[in-house]
Amino acid sequence: RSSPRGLARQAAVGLSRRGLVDLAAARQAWSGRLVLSEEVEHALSTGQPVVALESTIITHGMPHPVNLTTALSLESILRSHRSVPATIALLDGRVHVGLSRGELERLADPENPEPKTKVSRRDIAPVLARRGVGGTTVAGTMYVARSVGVGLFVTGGIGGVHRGAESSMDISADLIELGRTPMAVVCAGAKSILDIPRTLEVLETQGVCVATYGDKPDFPAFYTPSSGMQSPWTVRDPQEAARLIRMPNISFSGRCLGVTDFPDTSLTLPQPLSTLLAVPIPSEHSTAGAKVQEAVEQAVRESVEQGIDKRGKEVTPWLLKRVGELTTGSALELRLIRLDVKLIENNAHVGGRVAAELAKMQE
Ligand code: PSU
Ligand code: MN
Repeated sequence: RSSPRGLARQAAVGLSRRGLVDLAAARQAWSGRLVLSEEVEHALSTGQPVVALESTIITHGMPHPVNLTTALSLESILRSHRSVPATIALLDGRVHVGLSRGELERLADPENPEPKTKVSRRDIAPVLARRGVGGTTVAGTMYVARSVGVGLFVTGGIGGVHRGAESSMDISADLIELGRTPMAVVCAGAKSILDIPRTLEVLETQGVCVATYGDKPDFPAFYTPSSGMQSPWTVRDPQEAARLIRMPNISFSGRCLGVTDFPDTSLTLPQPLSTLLAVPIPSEHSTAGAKVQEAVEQAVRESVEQGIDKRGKEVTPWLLKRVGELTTGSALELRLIRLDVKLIENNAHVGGRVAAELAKMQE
């Protein structure tokens, strides 16, 4: 069946008889616009753990060359835990799951003249139609990962409710996607450029299971281990995290991590159910705390004064860049970049360990 209804049918991607992701069905659902790297294809067809990675962080979230070195380092950390990394992006009218080094460089290089679009759920179709280059956000990455049966995803900080959202209504599509697409997302909480109490409120409204990783219930705020808020749940170690993530999937017998909500299974738990695993900054990286917070407050103030807060998808990249500029030249600049990287790398280690536990449970 050639498939004009292709994109709409993705949610129906299922499993082959051997309990593995049906890649032929996934390809057909994307009407031939899906490209899997050899490594990812092999992993998906043999039931090896696959962990998704986003690419907005490469195209819009981090400066060059740290964006590239971090992308490579996250991949190698996941491999060191025997998971296969699947970095997701849009290139030349195709959805790529698993990127080559050259493709990562193409996304990361500021001298590459191709326009690079920040791709959330709503942007996937237009960027494919224009054959453009797109870095997928948490929402965009979750959607694509799910379409090939990947259920675990490592990132830095998720999007959330912006400060002043009570008038701007700027609430990241990441939060809504977590309510729609079943996925376990490992992150370091949300950056303090956001309104964290309201972010947690929306996650609750969306039915997302939020759990802090470690022995304290504090919900982390990226650079600091506590946002002053608590997560409703705490998991102590990778095994406990895996058990929590696995729970909504008990009716599923397949081997690919985290795949859920097939129409032919009799579900007993709410579906879709996403888990947001919030990993606090490791204690050995002392926080740049107060200084970062000053820069954040100033950046948020300026964004309101200059009307940037009403510029939709530009808001988050603008704030991230401005916090970077405000700390430029100070010792804090280096520390911040290094902290950013350390944090995400730490998330990748946790994600890799959780993936290994999930794989054991599915043997
Ligand atoms: N937060 C960060 N770094 C980032 C992002 C968020 O600390 O790079 C990126 C992620 O890709 C996230 C997106 O999914 O920004 C959210 O953008 P928005 O707020 O426009 O939904
Ligand atoms: Mn927004």
